[in-house]
Amino acid sequence: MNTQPRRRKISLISALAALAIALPLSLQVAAEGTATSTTAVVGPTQIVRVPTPTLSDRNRLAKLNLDFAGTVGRSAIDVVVDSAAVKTRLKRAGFTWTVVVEDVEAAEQERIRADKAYAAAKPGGSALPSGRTTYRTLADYEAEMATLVSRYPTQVRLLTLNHSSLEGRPIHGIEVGTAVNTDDGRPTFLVMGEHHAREWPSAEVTMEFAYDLLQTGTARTQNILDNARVVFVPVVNPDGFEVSRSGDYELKRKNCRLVDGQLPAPGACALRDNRPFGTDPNRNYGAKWGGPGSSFLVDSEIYAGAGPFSEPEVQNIRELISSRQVVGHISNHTYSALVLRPPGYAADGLAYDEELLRSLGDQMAAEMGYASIYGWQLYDTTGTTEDWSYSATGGLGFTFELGTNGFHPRFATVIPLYLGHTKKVPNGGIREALFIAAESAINNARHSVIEGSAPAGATLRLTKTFPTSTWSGSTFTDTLDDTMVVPASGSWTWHVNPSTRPAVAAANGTEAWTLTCGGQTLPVTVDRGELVNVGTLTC
Ligand code: 0X9
Ligand code: ZN
Repeated sequence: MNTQPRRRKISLISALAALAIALPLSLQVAAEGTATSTTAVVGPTQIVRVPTPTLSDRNRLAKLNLDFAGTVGRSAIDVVVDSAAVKTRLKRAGFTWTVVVEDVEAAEQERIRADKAYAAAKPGGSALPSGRTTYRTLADYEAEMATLVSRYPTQVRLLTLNHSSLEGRPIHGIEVGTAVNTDDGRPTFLVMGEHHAREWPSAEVTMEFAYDLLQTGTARTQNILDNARVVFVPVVNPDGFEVSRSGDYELKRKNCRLVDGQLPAPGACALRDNRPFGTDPNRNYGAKWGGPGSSFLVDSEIYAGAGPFSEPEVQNIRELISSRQVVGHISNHTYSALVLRPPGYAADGLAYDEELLRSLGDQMAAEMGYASIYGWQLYDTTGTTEDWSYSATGGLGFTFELGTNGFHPRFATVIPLYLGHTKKVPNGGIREALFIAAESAINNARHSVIEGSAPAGATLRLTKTFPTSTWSGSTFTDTLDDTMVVPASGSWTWHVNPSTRPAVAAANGTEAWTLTCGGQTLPVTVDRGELVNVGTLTC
């Protein structure tokens, strides 16, 4: 096994700022002054729209180490311009642009004013399931998850993910389902927000769907609660979110890894000179880690990190997915009005499950009025959430790029996005798309089922170990390891991902799960849509 990262390049500014972090405070002024002068900000930070009529334009633009904001119909990409150097880079590469946000800071102040006015005009709450009228803070997410656990003790369980953030915050999620504390064999549907700090609606809609499932009380919500475990991790990257949401630096995207392998000093992540640093959580997953669409420049907004899964926030999601049967997931982002399906890298061709991924993606996108495309049709990426999870588990994962109008537009605009059924969102909105994804997760034709009988109360274990490759061809070991407890009846049913990974199936190979109960071990090969009965286990 070789997990050595490729040697990364460090730009001048990176080296200077890393030095600034290491220096005593008295010496930092000079170092910071030097660093600042290399990126002299000319006028306010802007968002510019760069025409990119072809995919090759988009991938050429992606190589310029810019901060991409989003796209409009893919014929143009919005870019954050926070220094004169960005415009110089665009010009030299032959790109043109139009300014869409003249002054990002002024626009943010305007958003804050509009949000205050909206909240004041809605004393009775909004039409959202939670009734919220403002963007949540990190403390709000924490408090609301705790409240849901105490309000619905049999249906909601608090999850503390394995790793705290770099700044030491515990990272929480909730697991929602009927008799949620029973360790039975229901499939998991996972909804995530806030891989990227500035993309606040991604966490809002994640949380709203939890309220929807718990409060709506229809046959449809009951069916999902009874047949799935729905796991919500609204804020995957709480350190970054705190920096962005608190107003210290609302454009913060990445996590707070200021120097590879080191924890940030208290308060350091919010410092102006540290703004360029951090690892992009959506480039730190292991499959093809470090390839096209990511960067080894530590001050790049798509910095892949020191190695595959080097970041605790990403390890959390890896371990969550590796210790359950996550047969479907949605990773929410903003903005571009897209439903993205694997693969994220064009040369990978079609996913083995392309037909299924396409029909599900199309169905969800239609509800939101979005385009349903391959990840790479936006631009090539490697090291993203669903590319790793699909390759390792075969679970059907998608990225939603929500909205069209900025990372965190006026709060009032989030409401129709979620609820749908407006002039702008004529269909069911994000809410309906998430219902469709949850229903897909409990559709036996779309995952695999293993069943049998065994002594009541026995623990069954399903494991699989295999190598996964980074872009450079080095490999690391992925282990999937999940358990369930045999119910009182002695008959058990386990809803699982297919035993054969997509890439192996595409090469006409097969793989087996290893099923263990007590001293008994047997291989189980099970395809998508297939049910295998393993008979009686004595354990
Ligand atoms: O670049 C990203 O990480 C995502 N866009 S964002 O503006 N929210 O940063 C797109 C990720 C695409 N995912 C895959 N291609 N798998
Ligand atoms: Zn994002």
